[in-house]
Amino acid sequence: IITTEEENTMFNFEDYVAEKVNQVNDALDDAVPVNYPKTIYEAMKYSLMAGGKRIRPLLCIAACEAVGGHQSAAMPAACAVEMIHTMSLIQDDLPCMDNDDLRRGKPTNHKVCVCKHSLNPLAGDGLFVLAIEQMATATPGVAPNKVLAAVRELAKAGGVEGLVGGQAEDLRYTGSNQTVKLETLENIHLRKTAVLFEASVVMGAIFGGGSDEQVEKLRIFARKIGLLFQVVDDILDVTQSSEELGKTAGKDLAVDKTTYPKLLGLEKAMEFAEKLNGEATAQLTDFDRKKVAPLVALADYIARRHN
Ligand code: GRG
Repeated sequence: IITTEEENTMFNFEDYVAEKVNQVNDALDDAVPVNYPKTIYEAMKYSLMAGGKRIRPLLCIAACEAVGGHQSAAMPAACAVEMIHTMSLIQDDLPCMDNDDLRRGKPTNHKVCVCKHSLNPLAGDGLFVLAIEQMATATPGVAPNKVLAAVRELAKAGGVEGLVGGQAEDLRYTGSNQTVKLETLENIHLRKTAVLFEASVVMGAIFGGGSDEQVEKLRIFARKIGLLFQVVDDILDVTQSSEELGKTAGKDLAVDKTTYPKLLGLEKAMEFAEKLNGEATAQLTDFDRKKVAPLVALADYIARRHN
């Protein structure tokens, strides 16, 4: 009999991530050829292949495997979700939004792909539509109702109930003196982050052949770890800012953002993170322990990450 502890040590998370990230990167590279006109394909590829942790594709693949599917069934959806995510980052960085110079450690799309006609919104649009095409054409043998259900999940996550609505709400408060309530903060994080985590996991589970009950459990799991991702981000903002403060003599790096630690206090924010992690992994108890190990490890990584 193998104990849980032994089972956990048998699963090497670093190796798993390295292998899957390579496979996802290869699939993304293949999905975006460089055709005519080169400028737009190159602009799309620049941001898509600029690095990134690939958490959403990893979640999609791990959910597919958790219900007994093979990763090849989830790969088109894994690529599609990364395309939508990258597209949202390109838009988020634009001068009319956050006006950022760096993304994924490299100059942002609009800093690099500058030409007479601004290609940046088009690069995002290209990735967005390509994501839908991926879902619709690269899923041979999958029942049409499953493809439809998955496309619906992705569209919902990208739209006003997800990224678009979350960003709009976030922008409403940016630069204003209005106090952001806890409820509002949670709503923004759910829409901007958790809903795309949810779509990633749900699509993986659908393409892996999961039952309705499994899909719904995984949906709750993903929503919780999506929110957890943001709570941890906020905690890191505080803890890493105070480390920086020591080095940079008084420069507060997170001064104007409403965060969980600001609203709850650091200790309560940490407790909330632990609670979310516990509630998320509780959804996985009825799954095959070995098959679900990557999802458990991903949740743990999200809870304990340092960057
Ligand atoms: C999708 C139609 C459509 C529009 C997009 C601009 C916009 C609307 C939404 C912005 C959403 C946004 C920037 C959310 C932040 C999400 C987030 C947690 C980003 C960081 O994710 P990581 O850490 O990044 O996974 P990497 O680079 O590792 O992939």
